[in-house]
Amino acid sequence: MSIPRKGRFALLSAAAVSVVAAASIAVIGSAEAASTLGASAAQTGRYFGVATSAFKFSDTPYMTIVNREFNSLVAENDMKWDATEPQQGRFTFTNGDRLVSHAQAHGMTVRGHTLLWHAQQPSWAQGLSGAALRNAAINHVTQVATHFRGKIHSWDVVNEAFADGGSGARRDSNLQRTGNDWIEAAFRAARAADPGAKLCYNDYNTDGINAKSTGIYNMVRDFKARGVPIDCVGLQSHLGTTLDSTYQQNIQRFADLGVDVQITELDVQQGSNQANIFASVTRACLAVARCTGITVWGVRDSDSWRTGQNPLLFDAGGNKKAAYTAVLNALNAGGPTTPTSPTPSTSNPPVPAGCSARVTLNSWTGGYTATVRVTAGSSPVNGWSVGVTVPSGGAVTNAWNATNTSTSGPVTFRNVSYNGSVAAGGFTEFGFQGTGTGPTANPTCTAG
Ligand code: 9MR
Repeated sequence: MSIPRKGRFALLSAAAVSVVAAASIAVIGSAEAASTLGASAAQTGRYFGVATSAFKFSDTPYMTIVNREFNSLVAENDMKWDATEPQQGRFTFTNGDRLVSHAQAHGMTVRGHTLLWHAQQPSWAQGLSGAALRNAAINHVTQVATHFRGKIHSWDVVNEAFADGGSGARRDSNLQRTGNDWIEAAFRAARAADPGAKLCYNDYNTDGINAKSTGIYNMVRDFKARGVPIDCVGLQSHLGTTLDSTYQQNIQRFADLGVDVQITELDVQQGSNQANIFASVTRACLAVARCTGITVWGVRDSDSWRTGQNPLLFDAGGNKKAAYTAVLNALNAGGPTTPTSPTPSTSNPPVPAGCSARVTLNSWTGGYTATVRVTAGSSPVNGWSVGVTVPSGGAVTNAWNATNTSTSGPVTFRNVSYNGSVAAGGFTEFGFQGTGTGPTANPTCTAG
């Protein structure tokens, strides 16, 4: 794929960032500087992730950096179609599972990459067309999203489906030739298979307001208008030696459509601007409340797919580069918190015992998914129940990481065997899917 070289580098002004920050309710300042990327991003409710591969898990210097710096992982290749369904109907999840287990053991979230893409298809799929390909593709989405159900923070449901250049149109591919509705069919199948995952459309050369990003913008706007389930847009951000001056504006316009934005595959060609561009991208994400996380596409320069361009945050010896320090400083400078992050408190009010619950909704026409965070108070919680009022006309259709006996009106969700114990001040999350409009009143939480 090509790396964009057009566009004018523009350092985002601190003034622009502070105007956005001032308009937000919850702002984190720079008072508590964190010393790793993940911890620093977490201060504003964001993640900072990295692309990795199971075959590198035995590389100790590499894993030392992964485990120290990042709080989100994505499979650089291990969850792609060719890797997970090498023969039609025969699925192999070994490497993907290893990645998920590692992430879970280290308290990291996982991005899923990617359910459908014109590239890296297994040869059997490359040979299909029409209804046979459509059915195989949707089955792939369903099987893979079902296998990883409940373990993926965000899925790149469809990757790189738009053409480069000025058309703003879809890219020609075997998938596109099955009909223009293949993308929405994939998103619907993914939602049904894993209602708790955020569903993203992901692409490159979308690093500013241009014909390609506008084509995607129009698709997302159409999906939102028609109730196609989409929650996020991934801006890959494989960057050259300049940064488009509309980079932040582009993030903002997607956020204004009601989707999250994630920087999904960040790397920047080495050159005198490298550290500045990394920092500007970080600041742009932090300036938009719905820009919820950043992932870099590899650990050390020597791990990168861009051989010879040294586009990452660590050199081949695992040393932090100037770009690393620039990103960390930008993260520590703070910005508005993401909508789903806990509101930071400026003082230290006494924390009550018991538990509290907060609900976050992903709504579409006729339905929604709800993510509920159960937070323990000043004492550990052993068992919890959360009361939710489902608006009349709607009903809960399924739940994960909790059980419920009724489905409409007042509904009580109880912990399952593995998530009843929550440490003092800690939290756990469960979710449910429903028809109609989601609950608007605050949920109640009862410990014990
Ligand atoms: O980094 C990935 C590389 O190891 C693979 O050989 C390549 C195969 O196409 O895919 C690379 O990752 C791509 C990602 O999946 C989608 N966006 C572009 C990335 C870089 O090519």
